[in-house]
Amino acid sequence: MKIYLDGKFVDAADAKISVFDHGLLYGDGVFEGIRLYGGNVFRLEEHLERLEYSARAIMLDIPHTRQELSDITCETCRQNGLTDAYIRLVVTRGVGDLGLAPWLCPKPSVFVIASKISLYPQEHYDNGLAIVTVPTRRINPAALPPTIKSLNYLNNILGKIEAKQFGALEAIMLNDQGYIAECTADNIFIVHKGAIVTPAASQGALKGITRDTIFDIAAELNVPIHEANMTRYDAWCADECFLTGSGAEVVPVVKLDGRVIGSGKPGEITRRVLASFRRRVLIEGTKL
Ligand code: PXG
Repeated sequence: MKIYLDGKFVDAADAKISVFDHGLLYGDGVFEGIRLYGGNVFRLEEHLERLEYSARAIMLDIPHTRQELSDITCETCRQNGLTDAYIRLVVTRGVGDLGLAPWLCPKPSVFVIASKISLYPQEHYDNGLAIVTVPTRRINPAALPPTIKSLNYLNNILGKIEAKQFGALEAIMLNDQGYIAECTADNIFIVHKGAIVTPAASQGALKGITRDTIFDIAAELNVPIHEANMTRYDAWCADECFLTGSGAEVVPVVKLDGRVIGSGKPGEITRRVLASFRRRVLIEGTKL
């Protein structure tokens, strides 16, 4: 496997980052998780824009233009002979000393990993997931805006650990007000009385690229869609529920906190959304 690391393509065994890199020492950096489908990097421009915004928010200067990052990302896929892959694009603060001070880190590091993806098993798309709400709250946007896709994922990891303890693969995280924010690595949607509803990003969610795609799909399918404050009650009483993410794509949820959602099977609108999503991934984005 060839990894792009700071201007070179190196073997995975040689793709090493310093123990003084603040990405490691403090989670000081930003990243994107991107998918390649049939030689098409899905919504690459949108991912690069989000990466730039994340970097701007933490005052990290990415040492590349958007076009250069796009070329690097595509070239990493080509170097590995991949047509379908999961791409991890990371910008760290770089090497500094043992203090927090980011201004003592002169050179950010950029690396790109493109590898085979491990998807959720097909049965979850066919039968739907059972998820739970975990006690760990999504971090308050005034402490660390969840819209920044930073290398500091401990909040989500705590949620993921709790999900596993409750025997679930994914979990709902509430914000500090008790409203649904998102899942540990996915955005959440419900369908109620024919309309799709999702929490606003301001409720403590990442502005997912897949989430954005759902708004376009809803318009295409003529299904009303809106953002709203969402409680667990709203999700328990929903007709359908699904999660979205670059890794998960669109995955139906059929059980939440022990309650059956809707019919207990992936819903009609969820299935139409998933079908549309699978058509779009081959078209929207950047060809290698
Ligand atoms: N919320 C969070 C907290 C995320 O990390 C999403 C929502 C969905 O966003 P996109 O842009 O992907 O539609 C994410 C991103 C993994 C993995 O290995 C998944 C994500 C990030 C990193 C790794 O499953 N999801």
